[in-house]
Amino acid sequence: MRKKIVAGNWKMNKTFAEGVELAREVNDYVRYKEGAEGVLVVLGTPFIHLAKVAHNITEPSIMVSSQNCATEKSGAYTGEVSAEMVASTGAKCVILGHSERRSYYGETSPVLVKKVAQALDSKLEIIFCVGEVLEEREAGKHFEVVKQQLVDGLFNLTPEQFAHVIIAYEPVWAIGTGKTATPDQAQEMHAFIRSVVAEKYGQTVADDTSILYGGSCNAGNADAIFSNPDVDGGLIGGASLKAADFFEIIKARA
Ligand code: 3PY
Repeated sequence: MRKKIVAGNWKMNKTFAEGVELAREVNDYVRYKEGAEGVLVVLGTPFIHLAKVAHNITEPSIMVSSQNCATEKSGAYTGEVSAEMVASTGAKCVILGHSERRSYYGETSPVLVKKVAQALDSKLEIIFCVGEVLEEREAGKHFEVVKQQLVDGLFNLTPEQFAHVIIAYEPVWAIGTGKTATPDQAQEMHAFIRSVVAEKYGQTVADDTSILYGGSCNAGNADAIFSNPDVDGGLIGGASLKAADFFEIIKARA
């Protein structure tokens, strides 16, 4: 079902103690302050925080997520963490296909297909990231690129499986650069993504799909970006690392 979602992607930040504290602060904001009603809040923590944070969260509207999982279920894969292991911590979600994983760790669509399958097998929700690089946008290829990422990474799923996918549009040129897509650029791409999902799975599934905007989304610009009809929320990087800033973004979505 389509939901209002604000997801924090902590990336490789926060020691164990700092992360546990940040999650406690977010939990308290959601619990005691007004302004988070109706918003599903996701905490995308490093692996090491998952179990403790999932254990400590008291609010049902907060879902704990990893930022990756392995392509395999178990075995001799030194350093990897499987979707099953993520789920066993109490986490309910995994972020897959972030552009940093695609570009720094060579995550191609065939790799992502395996990770998506593992996540679904372990009953995790998936935040699946897509987005074009600057040269692709400048060459007018952004729609084509994003469509291909969706087709190659997700469209082998059945409609029932696809119901567990949240899409995050993150223009790569807006990640960690301080540049954001304008609200119109975000709406245009989100509407396009919904139409691509509708072509494949039908309008009802498309209307039920949550599509988040990511890429330097912060307390200052969240309101304008979220005011678009096809933007259901945000995947937030740096601005998710301070509870007060993150809560402002949650309020902007509520
Ligand atoms: C950013 O905003 O920098 C992100 O990459 C969010 O995932």
